[in-house]
Amino acid sequence: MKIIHTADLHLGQVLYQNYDRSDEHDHFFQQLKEWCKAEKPDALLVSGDVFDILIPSINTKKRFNEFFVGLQKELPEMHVVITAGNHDSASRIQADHDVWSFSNTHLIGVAPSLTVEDGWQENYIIELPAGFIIAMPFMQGDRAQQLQSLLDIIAERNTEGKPVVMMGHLAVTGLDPTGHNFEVGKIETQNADRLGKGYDYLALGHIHKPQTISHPEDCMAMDVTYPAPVIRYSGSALHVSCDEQYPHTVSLVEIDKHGGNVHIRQLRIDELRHFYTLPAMTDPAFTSEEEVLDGLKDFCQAGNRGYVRLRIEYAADISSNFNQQVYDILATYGDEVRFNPKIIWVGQPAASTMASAKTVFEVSELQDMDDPLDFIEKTKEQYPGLDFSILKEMFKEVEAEIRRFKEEGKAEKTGEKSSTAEVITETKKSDKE
Ligand SMILES: [Mn+2]
Repeated sequence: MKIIHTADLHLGQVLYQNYDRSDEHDHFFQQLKEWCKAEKPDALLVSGDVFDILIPSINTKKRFNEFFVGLQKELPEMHVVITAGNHDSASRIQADHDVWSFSNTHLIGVAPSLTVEDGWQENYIIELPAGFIIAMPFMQGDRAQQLQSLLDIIAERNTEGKPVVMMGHLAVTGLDPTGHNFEVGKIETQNADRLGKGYDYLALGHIHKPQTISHPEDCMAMDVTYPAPVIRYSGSALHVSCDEQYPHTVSLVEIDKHGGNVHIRQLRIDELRHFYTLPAMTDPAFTSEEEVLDGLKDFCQAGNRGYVRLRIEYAADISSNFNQQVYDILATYGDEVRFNPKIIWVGQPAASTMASAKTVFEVSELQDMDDPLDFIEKTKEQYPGLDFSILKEMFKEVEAEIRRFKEEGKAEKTGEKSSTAEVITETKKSDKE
């Protein structure tokens, strides 16, 4: 059985509220299509986080449709299995399941409920001539029993000893989180022994660094064979942050038989834009605004293109229109040098500036503040370089996300979509309680 395993496409991602990445995704899609045509796998697996947000734009949805429809037209025999990740709307992905079932494309969004009915397993088992696939989307909490029951059903059917592949979107114990915002120990991971027994290859998504669990030394090995079972993250399609200092790949996996050998080759993804930190982490940080702006100009003039994050000494005197100055410089280079406004401040603030900058509040004053932005506004001198308008936009986005999550939850409970208007009223009511 031969599969191509990828995950975390994050289609529709807009970085730093500013930069649409659809051309980068198209560039990835072109490569993915070529690999599928060349390798002719039995299945292409996308293990969650297909989209970056719950309700992707029409343009994003259109590109998704065009790509996967095109792929099926060219390779009608190949099965494509797409599961929902935590970034996706489970019910929206699931809603498209029936339409795509006219092709060999399987969209699985909703995880099995905890009160399951007889025969629920059939929604997650895909039987191919070459082997079995369990298409498990993102799910909350421990589902050891459910996973094992799926694997048990396959064990019974698998009289010919065909390979068994299970998909998942989760954080497994022992993973390397480099490039993510969390530290090990601070995220909830699931132990591999809670994911059931009986699969040969567990095709995971959620973590952006390609890696095979319990083989950290082989993380960058381009061609390697292990005895089954193997647990692997294919890694994301594109870099999602400046901290991802590793190549991105898709995994081409061949399994000879159930309980046999798993042969993994990594296919290196060529990315349209790269991520830079300026100055590089090994060099001293910028010490003044002038130095930053000059450094940035040099960077652009040297022909570099991509996303740029800056490192500046905390003590540097940065004017309030700093970001605008940066954008003005970058405007000269079209859209091709892209600014990450999250600056890395190097060094500690001097004790004296800390004391003078600290704003003192009465308790009653704090109690009156019901908007976190009020608090930040009143203390913003403490955050040099802070762009208040960007922050405001980010808060708005978080608020919208929370609202969508509530809407999703409600839709899933009642089995129908509720209007946004209803949800807003509900949120307001609960605020008062
Ligand atoms: Mn994820």
